[in-house]
Amino acid sequence: MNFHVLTLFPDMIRDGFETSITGKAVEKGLLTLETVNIRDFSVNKHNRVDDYPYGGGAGMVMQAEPVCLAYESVASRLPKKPKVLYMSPQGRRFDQAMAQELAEEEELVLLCGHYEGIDERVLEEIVDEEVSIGDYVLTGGELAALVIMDAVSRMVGGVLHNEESAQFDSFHDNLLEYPQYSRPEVWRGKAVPPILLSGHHANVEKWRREQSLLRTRMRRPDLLEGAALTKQDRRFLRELDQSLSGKDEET
Ligand code: 4FV
Repeated sequence: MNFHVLTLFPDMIRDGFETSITGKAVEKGLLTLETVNIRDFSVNKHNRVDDYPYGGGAGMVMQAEPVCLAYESVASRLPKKPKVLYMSPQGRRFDQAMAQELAEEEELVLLCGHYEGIDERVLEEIVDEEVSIGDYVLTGGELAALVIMDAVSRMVGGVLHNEESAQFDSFHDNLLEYPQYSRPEVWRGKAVPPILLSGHHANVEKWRREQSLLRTRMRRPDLLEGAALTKQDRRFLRELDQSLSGKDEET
């Protein structure tokens, strides 16, 4: 997976991405990161890349030409047109399924805006998809790009030491992950659930599945709609709901 980030703050992207797990994956050649400074493509003597919005209003808008030139400096070196994502609150909501979808791409261009946004004409020209990481407004698209790159990178083979762990993440098959514990067995008087010390793999797996179902039911019941539930899962959830409604009647 080759990431190409068009940004006014290349260091922010590099410092964030070239650390920890994604940094090691870059060292191993599993991922590559190219940052392109949009300001290098400024077309005026003041080195500016933004201007006042037509029609008035607060703030500044990033101009089309420097953004387009920055994009073309990348696309002209690639064998085929890369998928281009623009980080925007107006975009498709990013989630685990989208991370898995994007991980199939060989090349990914992420366009980071600043100020009030980018001239619509260049977005129409080069952007395949606007992507939002949430319903709030950031000062720039760089943090959104880092979130997306991180979640996508985890889906690329070899990036995670234990391939299996990506399969048991929260949101995998639409269920939240079970609780995790590590040494010591008792911490400040709180013991690890005994089932996890039993060495009985099947029972541990059953307990973990039930914990995922319980957490999802209590914290994100909306996810259950899209979950692939077995007969045992449905039986567990029915019994859970009965016990919960029984508790409601007592209160
Ligand atoms: C954002 C989000 C976001 C809006 C104006 C960058 C900022 C500035 N990106 N999910 N929420 N972007 O707030 O992706 O250009």
